[in-house]
Amino acid sequence: MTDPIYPARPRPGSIDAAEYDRRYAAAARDPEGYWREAAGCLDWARPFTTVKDTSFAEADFRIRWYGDGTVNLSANCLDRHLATRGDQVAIVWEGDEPGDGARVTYRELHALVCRFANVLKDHGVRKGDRVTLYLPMIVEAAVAMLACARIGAIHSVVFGGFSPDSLANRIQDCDSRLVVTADEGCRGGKRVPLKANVDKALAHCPSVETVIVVRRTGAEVPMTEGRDVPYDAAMAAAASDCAPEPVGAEDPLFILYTSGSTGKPKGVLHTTGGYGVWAATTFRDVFDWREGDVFWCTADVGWVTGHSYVVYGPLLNGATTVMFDGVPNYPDHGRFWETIARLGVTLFYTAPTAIRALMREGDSWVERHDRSSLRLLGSVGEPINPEAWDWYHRVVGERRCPIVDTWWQTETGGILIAPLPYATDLKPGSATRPLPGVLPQLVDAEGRVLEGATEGNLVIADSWPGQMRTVWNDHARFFQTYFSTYPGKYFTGDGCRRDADGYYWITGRVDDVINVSGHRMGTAEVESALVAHAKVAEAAVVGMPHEVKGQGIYAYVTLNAGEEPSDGLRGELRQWVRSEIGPIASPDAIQFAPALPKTRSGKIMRRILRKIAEGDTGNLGDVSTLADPAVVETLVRERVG
Ligand code: 6R9
Repeated sequence: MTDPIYPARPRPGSIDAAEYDRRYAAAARDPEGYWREAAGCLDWARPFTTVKDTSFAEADFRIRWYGDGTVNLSANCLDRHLATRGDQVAIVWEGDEPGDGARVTYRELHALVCRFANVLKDHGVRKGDRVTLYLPMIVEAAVAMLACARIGAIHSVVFGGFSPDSLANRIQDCDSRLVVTADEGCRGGKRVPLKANVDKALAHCPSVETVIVVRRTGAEVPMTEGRDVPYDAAMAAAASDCAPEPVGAEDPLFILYTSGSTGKPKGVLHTTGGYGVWAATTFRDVFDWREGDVFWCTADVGWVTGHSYVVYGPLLNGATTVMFDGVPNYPDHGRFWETIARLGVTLFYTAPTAIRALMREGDSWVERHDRSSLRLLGSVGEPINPEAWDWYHRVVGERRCPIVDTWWQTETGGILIAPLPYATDLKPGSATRPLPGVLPQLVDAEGRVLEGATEGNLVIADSWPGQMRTVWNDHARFFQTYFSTYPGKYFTGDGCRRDADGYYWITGRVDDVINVSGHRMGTAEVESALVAHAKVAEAAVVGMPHEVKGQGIYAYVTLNAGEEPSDGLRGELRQWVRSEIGPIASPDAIQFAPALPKTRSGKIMRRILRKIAEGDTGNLGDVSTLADPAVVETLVRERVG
């Protein structure tokens, strides 16, 4: 069976197929020269003389780009645009209620950022200090990020859907001294008690001296004397000008916590120069950004997509970016399309889970709104199934708009594999080909490089400027997680197929990470939340196919002796996980298991649990190594779903 192909339609002034080939070859032949020139997308305070200084080998492991240059990304996002586009809209804020919004020009954003940078300084924040942001999708979130960047402080954005415990863990791990939050968030007509969550978290976070509270809903929230400061009052008291701090290219820009296959979420650290180059160039090229475009990435700034393609990528280019504080199905299933029509969005970037959820509601929600402003559609976060791709292309994009299916990770800083919209022939479900400077390889379990049309584990053979530099406070874990499985290569954790045309098809994670609605979850995290419950003896969590979410969470739970399984307890455990981690981690199915299948050495056989959760019970493979094969029969018989 051959996959359908949608031939690229060249566009004047855009990168075409020949230009892509030329750039890809140039970057492979001479990475130094290629990335030296590419770095011209930023204004450097002190020019760099070295470009690439990297090695993935254990003996001399290092990742440094533009190491002796200095560059401030706040100045690059703001100050340098003032002369040419001071009155252009930088951020279109779209609230939870349609039309509840605001427009902030580059000049206004610059003023807000300078003021807030002074607020941070007034509260003792210095270069290198960590600042945790726990905010809704409001302009102040971008202001706070850029204010940190301006003074060389490191922001750590924590998604507003995380629980007080998750927030506390992230604050403790990086020792933040200041937290920025809001009274409440609004999502789909419901209130989110952000400040109350911060208060709970801070009971366990002695490092925090100051909490700045933005007024979003105006709700009365308790303020702790000497610690909590209203944002408005602090802004009014702060000076309005603030020179950008010179920041080394390899100085940290941000930490963002993400789930891995083991242990607690890790603090992915990105530095300034290479990340800036990556965010700026990938935004410009993959979305083919032009003057006059209105770019809308629906991601929350609590995820990396929000960092790179709501804030840094667009603003570094002087684009107009939409910040959306709502959800796709509120007040109705037409929200995205109604907003696109009202704001004149030209470039739209969202996740397959949202596309699938809206597709189910029928075409009329889309068709009743004018989408003629749209020129390009993007997808990110998980593999997009061809049915959803086709609907996105045909119904949303009226067959006019190329779709860029962009594969990347928190760790990669920005897009690595994606079509260039006017250069690459599209195949639904494939992220197509690597960007210039990206060297993907497929390897087998022993690390042998596989050539041609094949399937294997996806690794990247050499460094690119936007890659993460370390795990906060745990450099050994960084090396161990990403560079020890296949020595000399960055291991992505993804499985992948490559077809005869050299197109990449991501098949999903090959480790114990699951992808729920485009959000990464470590199965170990959900397990440790479950076993923290007083009635639970043991838990094993695996992914299961889910029509809308891509993957759902399937939990096998063994209760303590004397505890009785019941639907009531199921509900209680679900609620428990929500409060331990956050709603996104709530299990979709809970099966009470008298025992879990284990090898004689006590290892849980996850392969079997995955098959049962998938409903693929006809072919469980070899169960002879199990300590007690009868356990499996019980699990199959009592499968839920
Ligand atoms: C940007 C982001 C990363 C994981 C990644 C992969 C999956 C992301 C994808 C995709 C297939 C795409 N993923 N984009 N899979 N096609 N276009 O999502 O970062 O939250 O760190 O997740 O998401 O499995 O390894 P992050």
